[in-house]
Amino acid sequence: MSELVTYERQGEIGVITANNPPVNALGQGVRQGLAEAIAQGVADGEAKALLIICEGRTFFAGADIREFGKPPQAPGLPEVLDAIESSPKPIVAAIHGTAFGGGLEVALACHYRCGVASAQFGLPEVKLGLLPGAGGTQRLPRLIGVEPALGMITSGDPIGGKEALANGLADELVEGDLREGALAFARRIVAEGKPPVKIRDLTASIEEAKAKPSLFDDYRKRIAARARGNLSALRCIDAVEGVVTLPFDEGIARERALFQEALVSDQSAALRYVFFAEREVAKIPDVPKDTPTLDVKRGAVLGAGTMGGGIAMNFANAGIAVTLVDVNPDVLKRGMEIIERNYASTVSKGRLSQEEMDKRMALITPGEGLEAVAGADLVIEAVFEDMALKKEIFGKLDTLARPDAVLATNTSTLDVNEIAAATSRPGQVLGMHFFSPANVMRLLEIVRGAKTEPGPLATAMAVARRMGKVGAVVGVCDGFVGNRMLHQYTREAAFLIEEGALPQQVDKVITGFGLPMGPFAMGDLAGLDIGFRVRKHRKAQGTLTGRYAGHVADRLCEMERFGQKTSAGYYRYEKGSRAPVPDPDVEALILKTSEELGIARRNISDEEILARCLYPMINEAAKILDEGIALRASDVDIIWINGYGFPAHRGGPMFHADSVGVKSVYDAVCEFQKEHGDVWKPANLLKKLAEEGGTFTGR
Ligand code: 3H9
Repeated sequence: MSELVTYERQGEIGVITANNPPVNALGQGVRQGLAEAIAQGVADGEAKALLIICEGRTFFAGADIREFGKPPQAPGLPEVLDAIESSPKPIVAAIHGTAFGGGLEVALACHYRCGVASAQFGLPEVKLGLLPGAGGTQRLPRLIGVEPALGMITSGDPIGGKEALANGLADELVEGDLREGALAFARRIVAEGKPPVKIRDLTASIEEAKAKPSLFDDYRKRIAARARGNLSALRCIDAVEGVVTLPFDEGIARERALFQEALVSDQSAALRYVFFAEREVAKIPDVPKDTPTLDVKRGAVLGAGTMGGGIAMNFANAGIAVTLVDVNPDVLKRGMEIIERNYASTVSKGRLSQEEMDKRMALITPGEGLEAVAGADLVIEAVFEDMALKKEIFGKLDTLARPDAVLATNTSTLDVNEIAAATSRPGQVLGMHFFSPANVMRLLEIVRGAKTEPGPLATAMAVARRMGKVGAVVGVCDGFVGNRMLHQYTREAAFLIEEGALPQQVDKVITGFGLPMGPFAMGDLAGLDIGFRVRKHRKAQGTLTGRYAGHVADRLCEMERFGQKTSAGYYRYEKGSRAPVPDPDVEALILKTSEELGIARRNISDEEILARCLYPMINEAAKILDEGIALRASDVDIIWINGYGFPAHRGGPMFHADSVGVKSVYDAVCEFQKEHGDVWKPANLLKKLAEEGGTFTGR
């Protein structure tokens, strides 16, 4: 028998134990081992019931994703599950950790399920562009009801043990040792003479769903509205619908066909790539996994503005005590009030309990004056973007903070090395660049200065993980990775409207591609006044070079159209609404601007708009990779997916470049360079890959 799965008998129960670290993925060896162990258990005359349990940190966490895209190897999971379900002896699944995907499908093929309360039950295939492909779409609805199953399958989000017990997914929760508890449960089944319950035979929830004929179409409409072109949730609905319209075996066949269709889709390839890229981003080649980190028990945040408050909430959400520091008592008081209001709003939406809110508020202490940083292991500065001010603060932090504390700046534009040089411990200084709103956005760029040491870097990565963020290590440069690329994108968008497009056309192309909003709606949301101030400052300094991208934006700002906050920017906004409405006044202003600039407006195709917006970002990212500012192309993708809403089902900008073909991107960039000058100069890496027929992501 495979070493990954063992069979032994304990009294009258045959125990099948899988052990395939780290997450007991159901690779070929495990499937083979399971099939053999089931056969052995069924044949074992002394065994009256069988138990399936896993060693290590979790029950099977799903199919082995690394096998997808390779030739299938027998036995397939559906065959193994058939053997489980058709066993004449009751089979019990004993669940801990994450029974996900194919793992939950194993449990659903069993006749009974027990588990610990901390176990999580989920079908996350949709997040990989797939659908449950081993009976999950047919068995889960039959067991817990069609609507609750649709919710789990289309969201991919897991439920906990208590909820699983309440909705019938789990038959019993075990306290204490799982193996002992599960054995006792199995013995009881034998003693009570309970039969093997096959979920395929349950019909009550099918009848219930038949009484609601519009159920599936309603669900489709709801999902389509937020899918942004991602087809996987819709495929999931198609499969689940089979529960109501088809007999079990035909429903399974339909699920299988849809699964195969999804498996070979570009979207699933992209989402599976993103899954591994998200794990890769946590690995820093010269900072080994076992690098000692500081155990951060207390944080301090300097600056109680919107950003500082959001960062303090991140600490509290992670259960870490934090001092929110501001030298201005009024700002501090307001900052604390805003945090309280934010939490209260989450409570009122039912997404947080009052008790949890109280716990989190109790973790946040206001502190006046920099001295309040004294007890902190990690200090994050989030004050106004002014180098002189930041240097002054870091100079003081150097004397006030504990000698071993990590000192971070949340700057989005300033040189982290210069800030670090204001201290006597530049090795402990780094950037932690949160994205707004800081308590919501998952991305955290962790800026490694020239002298940042491995320990503080690993500490910042560990804190990011505790905060539920995706930490990506980046190097020091203007705008780091995300905003440096963003700048290219917004610049070209500005040129496009001078040359012939309108904001609504550009935005529609970008949202059609799958981003949540286009560059102009995004500008209105962020506020146009910020860029206006920066441009004025740069003009005064004489640091603006090349073709000027602020003609239209400046005029809007001169009219005090700063975006959503003034109900007018590139669009106008009805009172109380955030929906952008195209504005004829803006159109007239744009036409006038083109005329004044001597630009003959022309029809610009959607295709050109997409290329002009995405390719300069890809080209800039290639420069970023050339310079070693980002470690890997996949890190760039993770940054754009988590910080800017780049559609994950397109894999990120670099994966997208590979999908289009690096050579095609390069050729287009060269053409644009001829037309628009050296802002389009191709990066060395882009040129090299195009010439070699290579890819950014190693596909
Ligand atoms: C499926 O089941 C299809 C079926 O319906 C139909 C079949 C016919 N495969 O995340 P971590 C690796 S689709 C291969 O850092 P955590 C992961 O890459 C599948 N590898 O740990 C990492 O490797 P490395 C449905 C996997 O504790 C290591 O394990 N299931 C798989 O933060 C540790 O992972 C899912 O989608 C896998 N399935 O989180 C579940 N899973 O160390 C996907 C993990 O080299 N997995 N690895 O970087 C997860 O959600 C999380 O990994 C889990 C653990 C919650 C389990």
